[in-house]
Amino acid sequence: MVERTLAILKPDCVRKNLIGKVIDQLLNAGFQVTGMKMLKLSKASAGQFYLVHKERPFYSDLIAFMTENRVVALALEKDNAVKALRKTIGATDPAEAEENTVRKLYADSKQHNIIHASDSPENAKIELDFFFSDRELIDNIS
Ligand code: 3AN
Repeated sequence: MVERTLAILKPDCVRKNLIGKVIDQLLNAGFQVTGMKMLKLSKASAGQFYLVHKERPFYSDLIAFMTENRVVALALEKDNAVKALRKTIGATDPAEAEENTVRKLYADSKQHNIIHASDSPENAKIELDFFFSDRELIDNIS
């Protein structure tokens, strides 16, 4: 079933000039881009986005990192997009990521790991709504 998911190219991806390479890899993996925007997250919005991690020890570092540079939010579409994107990007820790995944190729650490992907269809909907209004998403890809 065709599904939508959200990816964020994180500040390290932008800083290392990897936006093009990562998007190319996503396209080659069969994802369609149905929305895309560059923005700089405020501390308040990054804090809201990662609210589920509020109690984790790395939370304040994560917010500082996510707000240090611009990010690119991508709405992506594919069959089983949520699972497929998690597979394409690899494990949170690049040391544990499979060969040729985005994080294995480009990430430096668990925190500086280049890309975020929604972890369930329910969260994909919430996260897409966080970044995009309906009119910013393309409905029928041709
Ligand atoms: P994923 O992004 O693979 O779904 P989560 O949801 O467990 O991973 O973590 C959200 C984000 O928090 C990660 N992308 C990463 O940037 C950061 N993070 C997770 N675990 C750690 C950790 N042990 N140390 C530092 N940052 C972490």
